[in-house]
Amino acid sequence: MTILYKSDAARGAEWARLHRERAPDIPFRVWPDAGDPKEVRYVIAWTVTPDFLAQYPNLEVLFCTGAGIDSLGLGALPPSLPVVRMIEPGLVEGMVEFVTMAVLSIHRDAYAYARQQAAGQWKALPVKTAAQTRVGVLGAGVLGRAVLGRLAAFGFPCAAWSRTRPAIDGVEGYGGEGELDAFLARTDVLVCLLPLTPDTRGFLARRALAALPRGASVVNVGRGGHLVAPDLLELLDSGHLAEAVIDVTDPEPLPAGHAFWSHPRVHLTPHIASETQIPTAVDALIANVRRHRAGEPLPGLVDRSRGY
Ligand code: NDP
Ligand code: OXD
Repeated sequence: MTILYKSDAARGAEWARLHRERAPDIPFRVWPDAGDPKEVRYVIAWTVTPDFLAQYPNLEVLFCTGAGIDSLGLGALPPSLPVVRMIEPGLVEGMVEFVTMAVLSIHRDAYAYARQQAAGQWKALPVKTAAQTRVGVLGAGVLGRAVLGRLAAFGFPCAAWSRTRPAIDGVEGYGGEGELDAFLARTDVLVCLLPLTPDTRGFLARRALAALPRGASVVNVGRGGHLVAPDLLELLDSGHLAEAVIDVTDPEPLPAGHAFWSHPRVHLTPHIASETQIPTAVDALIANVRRHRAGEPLPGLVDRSRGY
């Protein structure tokens, strides 16, 4: 019974080293050194093709190295193959830090002051308290909830919107299409932490963005496919939106010459809001493989009908 890792080779070497230390009883190999294909029961990967998976006739579970599983191409995978996304504390903490940085930067006008500095302008803007900036998070899953917990502690009035209305202490919950407009209307900083599915692709388009109050800002840390770039740019240029913090784009890397590179109100990072942290992710994978061997439920199991 073997776990086969197929992703970045340098990271794979680190996964293998830690895995062998912590679970010497479970063989772990790094592709292309797969060993006997019949022994491969678990694959952990960021992307796969059906042809790649077909080489392993006894594959039992496909694990994703990341929290979002859209890169696996769910629709082309055997419907009966369980797919499990990454849930591990290092990845969560990275996202909490990044979104906190983005929200505080918007709230305390860090981007406006960077523009003023570039223009040689010394001009104080009103100093607001956290209570004056309402944060709304799209998606109240593992990452959304962790982010909300930290932001609420700063005193930001926080709300979350998801498919089903979330119940989170100290956070206003909104659920489904029927409660979307009310959620958007009360949101000064909108954070997207949705998974990319057929239902959420293109969600950050004019319809949603224009429903935010004038002067609102957007932080997209979900996926590039959530955002309709021309709609965002038009709303930034018209002054309806103030700032856009964009960590994910479609495609990645962002092509040279794309308007995001030079727009003064777009703040771009190359998909680094968070990253799976190998030391904690190794433990999460080992625990899930042991659960699977014991016939127990797997945290992070993707519901194939919902696509996340
Ligand atoms: P979860 O699966 O834990 O949470 C997903 C949330 O989105 C749930 O609250 C779910 O609602 C909600 N949701 C899904 N579909 C819809 C819909 N159609 N309408 C409304 N709400 C919906 O995911 P995670 O929190 O672990 O991760 C979220 C995403 O973050 C990942 O899929 C990935 O795209 C992104 N990510 C980005 C990273 C980066 O570096 N930029 C790093 C890691 C992740 P419900 O609760 O009702 O089921
Ligand atoms: C993830 C990511 O989904 O890094 O884990 O984007």
